[in-house]
Amino acid sequence: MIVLHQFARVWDIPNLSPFCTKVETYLRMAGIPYQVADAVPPRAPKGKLPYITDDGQTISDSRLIIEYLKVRYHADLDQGLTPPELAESMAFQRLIEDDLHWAMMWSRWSQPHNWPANKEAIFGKFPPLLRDVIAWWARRQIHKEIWGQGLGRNTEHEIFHIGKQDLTALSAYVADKTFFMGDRPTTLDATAFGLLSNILWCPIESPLKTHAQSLKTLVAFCERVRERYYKD
Ligand SMILES: N[C@@H](CCC(=O)N[C@@H](CS)C(=O)NCC(=O)O)C(=O)O
Repeated sequence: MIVLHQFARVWDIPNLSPFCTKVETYLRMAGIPYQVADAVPPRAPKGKLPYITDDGQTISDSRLIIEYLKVRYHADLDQGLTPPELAESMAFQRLIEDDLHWAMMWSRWSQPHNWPANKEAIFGKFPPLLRDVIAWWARRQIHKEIWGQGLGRNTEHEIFHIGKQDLTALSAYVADKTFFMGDRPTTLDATAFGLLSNILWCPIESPLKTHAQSLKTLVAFCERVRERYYKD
């Protein structure tokens, strides 16, 4: 059976990692049985979560994991999308993961009022002194990543302005459809739910969260996915 290696659950959401939530949601949407195992990034094959183990194989990176599931389990949720629809879906996934995700990371790792909750959620299980050292080091690394990606070179106001533009675009695209691409779930829905659940339902207060809460189509979308796939 597939084992999904991901962060331990906290905050009453599927996972504090949008990428772990994405894979778990895809598994649920596709009806593929799996087990979860708590993991930490330093022990992951590529130093990031999630990864899966299945049938003697290890696959890392949510995009490659989903490709594997499509082939190995004949579970292609994107089957039936036309080439232009596939292109739109891909573009929105990149918007979510390569842009909006970094604005969300800023809210968690850089905003001083959110740092204690983030630190506790990720490092709370470590002994106090070790926790402070590891958290300090990880925070420094993440700051470097946000800077390297480029978003971190903007002011905080600009970062959230850009993130809010992404949210508005997602909201306009899902509109009153059941799922992003129509009546049935696709990879884009798993990807969007992964990040939106992390913006809407965590104890991290930011202009991103306030804006997402004001976009009723996005809120309704997330509630719909939770209702259908996360009754437990
Ligand atoms: N492209 C990867 C991104 C995964 C990723 O960024 N995971 C984060 C958690 S959200 C992580 O493990 N970060 C740990 C680190 O950077 O040390 C995917 O799609 O799986």
